[in-house]
Amino acid sequence: MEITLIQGDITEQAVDAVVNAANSSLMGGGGVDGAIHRRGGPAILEECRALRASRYADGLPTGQAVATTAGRLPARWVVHTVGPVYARSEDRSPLLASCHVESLKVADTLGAATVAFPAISTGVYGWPMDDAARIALTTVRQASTSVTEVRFVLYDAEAYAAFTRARDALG
Ligand code: AR6
Repeated sequence: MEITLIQGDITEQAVDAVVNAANSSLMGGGGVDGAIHRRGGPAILEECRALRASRYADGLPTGQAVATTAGRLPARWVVHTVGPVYARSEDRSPLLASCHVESLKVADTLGAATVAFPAISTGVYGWPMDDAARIALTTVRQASTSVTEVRFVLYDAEAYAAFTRARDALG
């Protein structure tokens, strides 16, 4: 699997699936979630509502993932996952790793070969960027998946630099 790092906007990526850093309501929000719903249009929210009514009456649990259409985005699917809120008092990194593993599993089920990830949990959820980059890259490298390209789409220069440092440190 090829892992690429780019600085940019995930809603513009021409990949099979883009991963959304959602919340468990699946009803949208700020950050990446807001951008994906805004640019993808109402078809995404419609499928999210249907998922809430059927499989996820109590919301999508943290660390899990589920797919919908990508609406008007260039991608074909959105894989919604719920990152953990960062906490100093507790190590929630297995949940952050799980977001990546479960998103790739959903991508495999869809037959998606190329998948773009944002830096999950590093915005509203407060995870330090360097640590999130290490966890994301380590997890994706170890994942057993048919996905051929994972593209991390980092929104600003600082995030891109953190992921580059983490990749270099992993060798
Ligand atoms: N493309 C790529 N990355 C982006 C984009 C974009 N268009 N917009 C923001 N980022 P966040 P979280 C970066 O807050 O921390 C939402 O309200 C951003 O700079 O989107 O997992 C949800 O509904 C940051 O580095 O997600 C949840 O309630 C990273 O994406 C909550 O936020 C993640 O920031 C989830 O929080």
